[in-house]
Amino acid sequence: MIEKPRMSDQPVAPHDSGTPENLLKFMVTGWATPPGTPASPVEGAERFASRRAALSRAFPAETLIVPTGHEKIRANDTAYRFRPGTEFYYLTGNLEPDNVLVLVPDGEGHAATLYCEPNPGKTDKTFFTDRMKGELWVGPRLGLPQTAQRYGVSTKPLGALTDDLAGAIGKGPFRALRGTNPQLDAALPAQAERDAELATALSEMRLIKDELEVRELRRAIEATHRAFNDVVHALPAAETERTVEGVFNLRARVDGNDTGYSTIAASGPNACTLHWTRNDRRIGENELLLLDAGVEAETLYTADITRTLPICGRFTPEQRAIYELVYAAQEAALAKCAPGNDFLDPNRAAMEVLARGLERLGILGSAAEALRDENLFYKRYSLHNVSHMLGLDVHDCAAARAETYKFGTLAPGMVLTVEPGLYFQLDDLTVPARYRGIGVRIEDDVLITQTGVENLSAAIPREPDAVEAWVSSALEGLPVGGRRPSR
Ligand SMILES: [Mn+2]
Repeated sequence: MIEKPRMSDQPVAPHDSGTPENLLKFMVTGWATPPGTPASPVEGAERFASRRAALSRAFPAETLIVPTGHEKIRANDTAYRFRPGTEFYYLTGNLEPDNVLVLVPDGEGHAATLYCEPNPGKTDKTFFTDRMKGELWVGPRLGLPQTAQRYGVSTKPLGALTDDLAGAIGKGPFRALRGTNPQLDAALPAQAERDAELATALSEMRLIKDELEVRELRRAIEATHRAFNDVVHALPAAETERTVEGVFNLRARVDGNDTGYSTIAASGPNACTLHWTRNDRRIGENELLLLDAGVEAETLYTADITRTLPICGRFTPEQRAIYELVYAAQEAALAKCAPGNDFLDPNRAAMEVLARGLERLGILGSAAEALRDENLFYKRYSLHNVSHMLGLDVHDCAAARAETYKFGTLAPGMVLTVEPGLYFQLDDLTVPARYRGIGVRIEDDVLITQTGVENLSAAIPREPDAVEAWVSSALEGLPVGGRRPSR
């Protein structure tokens, strides 16, 4: 009789063979001792520390819990690429999944601890058997000692978190950042209002960007400029929106971490769908391409830029009329971007220009009537306000209170978008037929300065003639009227 081999109890994928005990024994031996190189401190370590100190001062004598979240399953046993929680990153600079930052009251302030997965190296069989976390499957983790060296915060194994939190919460009040770590959310007692106040504080801390953050935003915007150039040069041969998305996203991965949000590559009437990300339409001649996309830097700061490009290098008269109107609205909004102005002042200025233009084009009967608070009829065609904060999140500082954000005042160090648009749906009977299906948005990222505003994305062509010249430059050498000679 043949003896069955002794198999380990390690989980095995349906498409893989099991692991005999003898193989496991073999796998955990015969590896060189890791060099134990100390990790270099993360760039800006002192800023991350000062942000933790500011949070500590805001919530004295309370335990504060900020997780980064876990990888999310895309299908079966494959995960989406991990993107750290914004607030966790802002306080630590740490990009690894699973970690939890805990600030425990300690005399005057707080003691910070990062709970993270230990790196057992090749001494523990999981390096070979754990498909989701094992070093041979997904690469090594930093581990406890090196995490402490790199981020300047003491570390403990993630396995100790539950007991430690039970102890800390038993002793006094706590607040947790919710919504990024479902297991932790389930384990902590509900206290919606107190936790929302922590999220609000973390959003409002980020309203004003420091010079390191502004530098990273500039980098993201420069990379986005290169990505837009790539798209413009790919346009003559681009048959569908999918090519535009692919070309942009390639640059995002090469020059940055990723895109900051799903690329909107909307040709023709798809431009009238604000968040068109299916990007599956065939691009037609003489159409517009609305590209709303941003490169996210390695430090997670993202650009958010929109350009609306005439595919053939020239706007039709109708397209140009709408483009010029949106451009004028953006100019009016930019002129209102200054410290001391209301956050909503640029929006008011842009909407007034749009409403008067819509009246001129015969689309609105009366701009004055349309602009009245109880009407807002222009919104049928402009759909959204012109600004949001920009930073680590594309729609940054989302938990800030209305009085500090929407109804707040612009201040030096704020970075926001200025992005008016007009969208005429194909089936909108209130619009002259010749304008239906046209959608235009122009979006720039601006920094409020001590004296006014700096358009951080000013180098990307925006003025209508400059946009035509930009797109035409990629068509040079191609036969007149035939932008896709290979078709
Ligand atoms: Mn935007």
